[in-house]
Order: sequence, then structure tokens, then C-alpha cells
Amino acid sequence: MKGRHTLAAAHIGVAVAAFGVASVMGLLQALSIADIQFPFRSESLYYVSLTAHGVLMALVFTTFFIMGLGYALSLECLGRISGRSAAWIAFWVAVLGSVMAAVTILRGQSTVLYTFYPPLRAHPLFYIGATLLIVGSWIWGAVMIASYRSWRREHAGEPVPLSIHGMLATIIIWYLATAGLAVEVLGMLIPWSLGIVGKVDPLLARTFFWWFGHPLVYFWLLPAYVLWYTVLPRVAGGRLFSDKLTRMVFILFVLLSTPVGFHHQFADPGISSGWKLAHTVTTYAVVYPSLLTAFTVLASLEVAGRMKGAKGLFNWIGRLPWGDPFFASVALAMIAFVFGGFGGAINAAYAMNSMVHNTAWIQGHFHVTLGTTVTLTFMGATYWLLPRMLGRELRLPGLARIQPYLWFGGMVLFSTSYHIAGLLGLPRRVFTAALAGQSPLPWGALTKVAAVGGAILFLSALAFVIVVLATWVSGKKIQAPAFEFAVPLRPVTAPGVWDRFGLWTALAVVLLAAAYGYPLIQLLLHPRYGSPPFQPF
Ligand code: HAS
Ligand code: CU
Repeated sequence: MKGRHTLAAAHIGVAVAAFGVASVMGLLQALSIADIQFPFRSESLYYVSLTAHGVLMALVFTTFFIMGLGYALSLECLGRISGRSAAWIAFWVAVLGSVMAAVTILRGQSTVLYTFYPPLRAHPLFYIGATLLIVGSWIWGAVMIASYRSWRREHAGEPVPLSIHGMLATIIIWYLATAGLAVEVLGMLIPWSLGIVGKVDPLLARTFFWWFGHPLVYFWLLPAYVLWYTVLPRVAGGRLFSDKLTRMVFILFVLLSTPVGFHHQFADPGISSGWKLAHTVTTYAVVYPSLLTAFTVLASLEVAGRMKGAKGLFNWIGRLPWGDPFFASVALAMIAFVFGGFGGAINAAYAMNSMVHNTAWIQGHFHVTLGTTVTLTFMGATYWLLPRMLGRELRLPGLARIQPYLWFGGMVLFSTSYHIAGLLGLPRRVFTAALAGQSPLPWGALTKVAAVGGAILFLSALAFVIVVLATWVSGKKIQAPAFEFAVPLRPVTAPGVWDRFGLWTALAVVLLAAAYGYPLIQLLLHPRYGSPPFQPF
């Protein structure tokens, strides 16, 4: 595999492989919850599979895809990747870390779910593997920043290309987020798993985890937004509605992504209600840039429809290229986010959170947001990237065309059912919905519908992997199409205030310190008894 985009392609390849393996597990879990029998079905297999599915999807697939996308954009928009050898080292470090973590999970030594909270304790190699994956991503961030700086030296008076603006925002968020994770994993979990310390404080660990865990969702989302803003209007045949607004959106995420983690800890003791309220306010603030995104991207699509001659109020929608796999994926991803974002706003309200927390509603929520909005965008982007990276024509275009619709349809069944089942009281992360054999339970039929959705999702995932593989090994060799980006209605011509990354990062650090400083001091001053490890299997 030699070519201009080999580095990016290698990352996307690992991402698709992780996605493929994790998809099989997803199907098994949906069947298991619905109490549908299959060979080897057991409690321990369920939790091993759930952990592997979560880690491979949420951490490995996403991180590798985002790194690959970053490199492709850097090469195309900045004309360089500064530090290719470091980038390759980072790739292998991240691959090694992912394999280490996956092996300990599949051997049944790290059944800790993808949130890996103590007192569930994993094998030390799980935590060390996860650390290596993060270290790889840190080096990726450094290479991206070095490429930007090198470009900046040659282009002092120009605004940073918009897609790179979004990727830099993603990287800043990632560094701020992973600082919290590093404290948890290096300071608490690794020494505990090695037996150097006997007990760990679950509340402190959870607080550091969610310092990381919420901005993690924007680490996934922002690269999708980069594609919505900078590629989608182009593919749709339109213009980006506002360049300036887009830059402001990315900076708002830099500021507001991190100081919100307590919305995952409303039910936790030891954090005062005042601080929970403070994080609620910032959570609603971080909804705002997504509302702006809904407006800007939709306006850009309307421009596209009107440029193709649409006159009425809504008929521009029909003029959009719904048969193009990239467009269809992203448009369906956006439609899903209307519901995913609405659900997020429900989760963030203290009183409503107590109805949905730790129920199946949550798996419904994140399969709409992460599992559809982000994943479907990344799948569509893979169809867009492959010919450009590999110089090969997309194989099986018919299959690629229906695959996003299958995904969307499967997810409607899957996620809607779990949302409702959650409201009826079905807990999340259960081996079977026939809890302790009680019946009839109000959610029994819903979990069966979710299993049908899961089977459709599996077929769609299979179709995706087949198209990618077929293109990779036997796609017709062609002149690689150009990477073309959306032209804004009114381009920004000079670096403005939204390009001042140093300033915004400094402000983000201040907000982070304000959101976490005092509560963490309080937690550290509590008498702490700690917990011994808990290993269910
Ligand atoms: Fe969330 C739990 C709140 C967004 C992922 N979330 C989770 C978990 C995950 C996750 C994985 O406050 C579970 C963690 C665990 O395992 O315990 N979430 C929010 C809020 C938002 C939000 C306020 N979440 C996301 C995104 C995710 C994600 C994005 C992944 C990518 N979430 C929560 C809370 C919890 C939570 C609590 C904890 C619950 C608990 O108790 O455990 C916001 O960012 C959402 C803002 C979004 C919008 C939508 C804007 C709409 C757009 C689309 C426009 C499209 C149009 C149609 C107009 C306001 C941009 C296009 C039409 C065409 C014709 C094409
Ligand atoms: Cu969150």
C-alpha cells in the first residue's frame, strides 16, 4: 500500500476492522437482552461482549477514524503532515494498545464495560493498552498542530482552512479531556490493578472519568461537524451558509465541552447539588453551538436545493442528492440528531435524569447520537474518502447506496424501543430483559423489536464492511478524484478572533478549573475509605 494518503488509509482501515468485529457483538447483545437463545449464550459472554463492543466501537473505531480523517485533511488543506515518522510510531503504539486491551477483554480478564469504573477491576494490560491508545492519539494531535504551525509560518495573513479549524478545536478538546483520564488511569487504576495500592475511591475515579467522558462525545461529534460544514454543502451542490458562524461554533465547543461532566453524576453522592446545577447550566450552554449547526447546515442545504432551481418552501429537499451514499449518510445522521439532541436535553435536566439514568433509555440515547449521528457520518465519509485516498472506484455502489437507509431504519427500531423500555423501567446493561425470570414484563415485546433492529443494523454493518473491503482489494484503478470543499457564501479573508486558538484554550482551561477545582478539593478532603476490587466473573 503506497501512496499519498497511505497514513490516513491505514488508520481508516483499522477503524473499519474494529467496527466490523464490534458489530457482531452488538447483534449478540441485542438477542441476549431480548431473551432469544443462541449457542454459547451466557451471562459472562454477554458482559465480555458488551465490554468489547463498547471499547472497540466507542474508543477504537472512533479514535482511529478521527486520526485518519485528520491526516487526510492536513495533507489536502495544509499541503503537509509535519512529522510523518512520529505519526507512524503513533499509529503502531495505538494499534498495540488497542490489541492489548482487546485481548485482555476477550480472555475474560477485563470485563469492566467501556466506562471501566472501579470497583470493577481490569487486568493491568487493559489500562496500559488504553493508555497507549491515548498516547498514540496525543502524538497525532501534536503532528496535526505541528503541521498547522508550519503552514501558518508560510501563510501569516490567511485564515486557517475551515476543516483544519474544526480539527484543531477537536484536538484542543481532546487534550483537555484526556488530562482527566490520565489522572484516573495513571494515578489510580494502574497502581490499583498492579496491587501497588489496595483500595481505590470509586467516586473520585468517576469524577475524573466524566471530566473526560463528556468532552469525549464532542471529540466524536466535531469531526462529523467538520464534514457537515466543509464537505456536505459541496456534495449537495450548494454553498456553506456562514464561514464565520462555523468558526464561532467550533470555539464554543472548545470553551464549553469540558465543564459539564457532573450531568453524568447526578445520582452520585458526595458532589453538592449546587455544583450539579452549575454543570447543568454549562450543559445547556453547550447545546447552543449544536443548534447553530442545525441552522447553518440546513441553510446550506437549502441554498443547494435553490441553486438547483427549487422555488417552493420545502421542495428544495427533494432536489438534494439522496442517492449519493455520502449525502444520504450525513443527511440521515442529521435527522437522527434532531431526536438524539432532544434526548440529550432531557438527560441534562436533573429531575428527568432520575427517570432515565441507568435505564435502557441511555443505550437508546447514545445509539442515536454516537451510533447514528457520528457513525453514519463516518461511514458516509469512508465512501467519500476511499476513492480519493486509494485511487480506486467504489465497488458495489448499489449496496453502498442502500446501506445508510438500512442503518437508519434498523436504528429507528432499535433505539426507539430502548428509549421506551427505559421509561418503563428496563435497566441498561442487563443480560436478559426477563429479569430473574419474572413475566410478563412491560418491555418484553420492545426488546424483541430492538433485536430485529439489531439484526438490520448488523446487515447494514456487513454491507459497509463488504463495500470497503471490495473497494480496497478490487476497486477499479482510477485517477483519484480531488478533495473538494464547500465554498462559503461569504468567505472569511483574514485570521479573525475565532482563529486565536491560544486565547480560547487559555479561557477553556480557566472554565475547566472553575468547574472542577473546588469540587475536587472537597472530594479529596472527604474521609476516604476506598473499595477493594470487584470481579463478577
Ligand atoms: Fe449524551 C449520556 C446529555 C449529545 C453520547 N451521551 C450519554 C452517553 C453517551 C452519550 C455515549 O445530561 C452514555 C454515557 C454512559 O455510558 O453512561 N448528550 C447530552 C446533551 C447533548 C448530548 C445535552 N451525547 C451527545 C452526543 C453524543 C452523546 C453528540 C455522542 C456523539 N448525554 C447527556 C446526559 C447523559 C448523556 C445528561 C447522562 C445520562 C445518564 O443519566 O447517564 C447535546 O450535545 C445535544 C445537542 C444537540 C442538539 C441537536 C441539534 C441538531 C442538529 C441536526 C440538525 C438537522 C436537521 C435536519 C435540522 C440540540 C445539529 C436535517 C434535515 C435534512 C433534510 C437533511
Ligand atoms: Cu455528557
